Parts: sequence; C-alpha cells; structure tokens
Amino acid sequence: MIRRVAIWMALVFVQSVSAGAAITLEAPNYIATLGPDRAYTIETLTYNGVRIVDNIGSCQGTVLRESTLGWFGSCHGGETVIAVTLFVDGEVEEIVDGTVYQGMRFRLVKDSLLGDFANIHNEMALNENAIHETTSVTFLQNTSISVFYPFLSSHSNVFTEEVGINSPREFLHKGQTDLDDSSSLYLPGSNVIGQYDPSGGTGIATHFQITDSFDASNPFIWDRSADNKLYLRFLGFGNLIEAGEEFVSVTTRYPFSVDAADWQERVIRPLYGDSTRDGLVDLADFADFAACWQSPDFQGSEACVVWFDADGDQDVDLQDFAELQRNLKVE
Ligand SMILES: [Ca+2]
Ligand SMILES: [Ca+2]
Ligand SMILES: [Ca+2]
Repeated sequence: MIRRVAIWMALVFVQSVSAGAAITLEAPNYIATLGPDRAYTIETLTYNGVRIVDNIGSCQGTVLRESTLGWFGSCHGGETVIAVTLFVDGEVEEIVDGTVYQGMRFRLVKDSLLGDFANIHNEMALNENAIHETTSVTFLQNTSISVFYPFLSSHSNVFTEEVGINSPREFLHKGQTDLDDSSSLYLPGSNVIGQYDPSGGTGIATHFQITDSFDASNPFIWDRSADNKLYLRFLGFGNLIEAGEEFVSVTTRYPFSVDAADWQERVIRPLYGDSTRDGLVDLADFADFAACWQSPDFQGSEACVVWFDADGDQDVDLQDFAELQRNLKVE
C-alpha cells in the first residue's frame, strides 16, 4: 500500500515540479526534505510535530574549506553527486525531484565528489527513533585544508539549553545557547551533545561514534540568530591531507520529548537498549545485552549499565531483560 502511494505520487509530480525541487520523506512521526540543490543533505526536518531543522540557511552533512579555493559541500556547493539511491522500507525507489515518498523507514546511499580532491560516501538512515549516518571522506590528491567539518547540523533556535557529555556519561558542560550573538561554544572532549527546548519540552541528542582518526575532534555550537548549529570540527592535522587518507564519522541524532527535569539523563540514553546507536533495538543490541548479562567482566561495566540497566541497580539481569523485550523489534 505504501509503495503504491509513492509510485502514484511520483507519476503526479513528475509532470508538475521544476527541476531541482526537493524530495520529501514522510513517515507517521517525521518529515524530511532534501534535494539536489544541497547535494541531498537534509534541508528541513520535523519530528513529532517539532521543527528540528529549519530551512533558513540550513546546512547539513560534510563541509570543508580548501585553503585557496574556499568552501565545498552541502549548502556551499562544489559537491557533485555521482550516485544516490533511495530505499523506502527496504525497497529501492527511483528518485524523482519534487516527489513525496511515504513509508516508515528511509535510507539514502550517496556518493559525491568535493571539487576534484575528495570523495564522500554517505549512508543516512531515518527511522522512527533517529537519523543514523555513516560518512567516509577519502582524499584523492594531496590537499590543503583549513577547516574540516565531517558533520554539521542546523538545529532550530528553540533548542537553547545544551549539555556536552563524554563517553559514557560524564557531564563536561551544561549551559545555554540563547543570545543569538554568533558566538561559538566549544565542547572539547564531548562525544554526546544534547540540545533542549525548555518551553516545548523537546530536544535532540547527537551521539558521535568517534574513531581513532578523530582523536582531536571538537564539537561546538554556533549561536546564530536563526538557529543553534552543531558542528563536529576536526583539528590537529596540520593543513595538508595526503592522497588516500580516509576519515570516517558515525553520527546518530535522536529527537526526544521529555519533562525538563529529566532531559539531561535522556540525552545519555535516548533509546533504552540501543547500544549500537542506530535508532533501532534489534538483534545486534540483544547480542550486546547477552554479553553484558552473561559475562562477569561486562556485568557492571559502564557501557552495560548505561544502555541496559533499566531498574538502576547497577547490574544487567532478568529484571532489565523485561524492559529490553518491550523495546526489541526483530524483523
Ligand atoms: Ca541562536
Ligand atoms: Ca541498535
Ligand atoms: Ca539492573
């Protein structure tokens, strides 16, 4: 039924839209738009009725500044999409600009070129709980880079509270981004960032799974008048990147809704049981649970407690399994 709707919409829109119009991915609890103008990065995003990403100067994805040529990627241009494939509920759908696709889960697999000096392979999955992205940037020639953001995301101006957390749950920063004064707030050492709207009771938790190459990474929030934009900045590589070097970033954005008193804890564990941090609780997470449950070495480890200790008694046992069963979806 869902497929049929999407095909019907494609037939209708193919006649009427102008070239370059964004596509819309529509699920029961979220709507995303993305299109060729910004190399198929997200332009707007609404989750459970809350506008997380606005389309005013919105920029998502991977962006860098080549030392002499300037900015490349996403909203800055200079990114040539070589191939992009859309999966709607696991089935490939032809991308027709301007089309509204309806489904439960979407996945976009994209290969693109930045100028002639780097390529990007990006896989972005949207599901009912999160937006999960893996991005790999490979340099094709020796390149002088002055700034490199493997990930950035424009979040709405209503998210004025923020926290920075290191792995797995030490708060390194708690503060506000509410002046709209274009200041940059650096959160060194944090690989989990929470942003929260105290009046609306909604927020977004961004989890970076930072690999070895990102030892010197540094997230920051730019408090612009239009939004509070979150960046992952890569530092400490000098400014020459050699041909063949590859950088991989894995990012999961979990939108959430919770009472103000609990929001900071929710950022640490936005989805109980999702130890793999892809927005789904499935067999991969169950394998982690089993390791936590059965091995005395892991039983009380911090990661086990963070993701699987439902009743807060610092262990992972049968009581916690009851909670996991509630979330577990095996398909
Ligand atoms: Ca702001
Ligand atoms: Ca998972
Ligand atoms: Ca427990």
